[in-house]
Amino acid sequence: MKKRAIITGITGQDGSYLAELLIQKDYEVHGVVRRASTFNRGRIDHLCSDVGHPDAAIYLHYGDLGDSNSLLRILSDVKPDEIYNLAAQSHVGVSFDMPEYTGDITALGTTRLLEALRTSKLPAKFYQASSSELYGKTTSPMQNEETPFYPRSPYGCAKAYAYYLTRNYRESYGMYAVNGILFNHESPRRGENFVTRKITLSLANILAGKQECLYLGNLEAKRDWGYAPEFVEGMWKIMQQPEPEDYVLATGRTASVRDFLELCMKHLHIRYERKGSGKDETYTDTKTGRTIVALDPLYHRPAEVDFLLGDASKAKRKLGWEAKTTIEELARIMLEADCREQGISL
Ligand code: NAP
Ligand code: F7E
Repeated sequence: MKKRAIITGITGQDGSYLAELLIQKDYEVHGVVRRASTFNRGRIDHLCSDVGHPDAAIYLHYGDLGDSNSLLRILSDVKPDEIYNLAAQSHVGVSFDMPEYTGDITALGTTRLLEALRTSKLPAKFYQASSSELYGKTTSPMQNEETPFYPRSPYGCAKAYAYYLTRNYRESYGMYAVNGILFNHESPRRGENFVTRKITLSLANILAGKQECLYLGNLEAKRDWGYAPEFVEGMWKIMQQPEPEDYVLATGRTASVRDFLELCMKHLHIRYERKGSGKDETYTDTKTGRTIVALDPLYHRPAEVDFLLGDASKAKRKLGWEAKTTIEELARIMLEADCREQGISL
C-alpha cells in the first residue's frame, strides 16, 4: 500500500516541490489548501489540474491552520503516515505589521495540528518547518542544532514557539515529531516579495522595459542561501530516520543581499555604477544612464537579522544530505526562469 502524506502549505514554494518529490517516491499526496478569492494554486496546477480525475496526482482538502475542526477532519479522512507542516505566515517583514496573526497561524497553528494528531491517536510522523530565523541576533560564527536562539521578529518568535512545542510533544507523548531548521532556500517558485525573487523578477522586468527601478531595503544583511528542491529532499530524509531528531539544513556559505544583487547584474551583463551613499545610494546602468536600483526605507525592518551561516554537518553525517547548488547557480536558475517569462533568453 502507498504511504500517505499530508502537506500543509502545499501551494507554497516548498510545498509544491515536496509534493513533486513525494509523488516521485510513490506516496499518495494530500494537500491542505485554504480558500482564497483569487486562484492560489499556480505552483501545483500541473499536479492537480483535473481534481477528481482518477489520474490526479494529489488530493486537495480545504483547511486552515486557524481552524482546528478542519485539521481534525482532514487527519481522520486521510489517516496519513507522514505530516509535513509547511504552512505559515512566512514573511518576516509582514510579521511586524501582523504580529498577532503571525502568532495565531505560525505558532498556534502548529499547536492545533499537533493536538489534532495527538487526539486522533494516529501513528503519523510529524515534520515542523523550523527556520534559521530562530538564531536571529546570534553571535555564533556558524549556527547548528546546539546554537542558542535569539529571534528578532514576531515571525522568529512564533517559529520558536512552534519549534519548542514540537519537541515538547515528542518528549511528552513519545510522538515522532521533528524540526528541520532550514536556512534560506530559494527558487523560481519563491514568493515575489522575498528579496532574491524580487531582485531576479525586477531585473527581468527592467530588461523587458516593464519596470523602471528596483527598490530595496537593507543590502548588507547576510544569509545562507540554498536551492529549494534540495532542501525538500532533506525534509523527507529527516522523516525517514529511525529516531525523531532535529536537523539544520544549510549550504555553509553566506552572502549579502548586495552580493546577490551584483551577481545577478553581472550575470545579465548589466554594467553599473554605484552612486551616493547611505540611504541615497543608487545603481545606475552605465549604458542607459538610468537609475535601476534605489533604496526605500519602506523595506527596512524594525529589527534586522544581520548574519546567518549554517553548519549542516549533522545532516551530512546522519542523513547523507548536502546542499550542492551554489549561490551563483541559484542566481542563474532564477534569472533564466524570470527572463524566459519575458521572452528574453540568456
Ligand atoms: P510560502 O511559499 O510562503 O508558503 C506558505 C504556505 O502556507 C502557502 O501554501 C500558504 O497558502 C500557506 N498558508 C499560509 N497561511 C495559512 C493558513 N492560515 N492555513 C493554511 N495554510 C496557510 O513558504 P515557503 O517558502 O514554501 O516555506 C515553507 C515553510 O518553511 C514555512 O513555514 C516557512 O515559514 C518555513 N521556512 C521557509 C524557509 C525558506 O527559506 N523558504 C526557511 C525556513 C523555514 P497560500 O498559498 O494560500 O498563501
Ligand atoms: O529577506 C533584506 C531583508 O524577506 C532577506 C523566509 O523564507 O527566510 C526568509 O526570511 C534579507 C533581509 O527573507 C528587501 O531585510 C532588503 O535581511 O528574502 P527575505 P528572510 O527575512 O531571510 C527565513 C529562513 C524564513 O524562515 C522566512 O520564512 O533581505 N531585504 N531589501 C529585503 N527583503 C525583502 N523581502 N524585500 C526587500 O525589498
